Amino acid sequence: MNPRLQAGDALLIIDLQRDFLPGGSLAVPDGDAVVAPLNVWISRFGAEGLPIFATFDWHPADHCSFREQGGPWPAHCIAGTPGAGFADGLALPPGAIRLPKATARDVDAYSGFSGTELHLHLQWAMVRRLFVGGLATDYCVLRSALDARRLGYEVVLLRDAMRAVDLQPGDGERAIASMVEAGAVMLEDSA
Ligand code: VGL
Ligand code: ZN
Repeated sequence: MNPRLQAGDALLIIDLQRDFLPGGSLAVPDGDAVVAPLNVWISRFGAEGLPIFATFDWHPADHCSFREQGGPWPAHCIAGTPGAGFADGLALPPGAIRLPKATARDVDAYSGFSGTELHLHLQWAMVRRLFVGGLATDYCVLRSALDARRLGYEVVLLRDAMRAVDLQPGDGERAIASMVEAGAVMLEDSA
């Protein structure tokens, strides 16, 4: 499947931030491997004049998801720190819409739709189909794709442009299976 891009398509890049890459505080194994395929999609969407959205985790220093607060994760993506910045090498154009999420201390938000205006932006842009990649397959990509399906968007999973935390072996594969179960379509190869 290599679907021709058309009006109504948008690229949705989830949380491609330094802290989620190897060397970062919540490194997703092989997470940096998604930068190259995402850059291919960025240039395709740019060439067609189609919109690009990028969510990012933007936590206060005492966020409830951090272990110090009793949460499950090491501190990561603290607002304003280098680790919260987009991955070096990600060719995000100036016109890409950037959406912070999980900015409040007491609420975590895996989905890019949770507490953001993503759905509004997509409606304004008359988006019907989302091409989704980023990090991590088993958390924020999963939750974003499921919300997108629930809100009525078609979802194309960019399989080679996402990686999983895999706290339990197989989490990533199970996440893919539940997104497909929810009606997402898989695109294996970005080349
Ligand atoms: C994420 C864990 C904690 C993600 C964010 O982007 O998938 N995972 N915060
Ligand atoms: Zn987070």
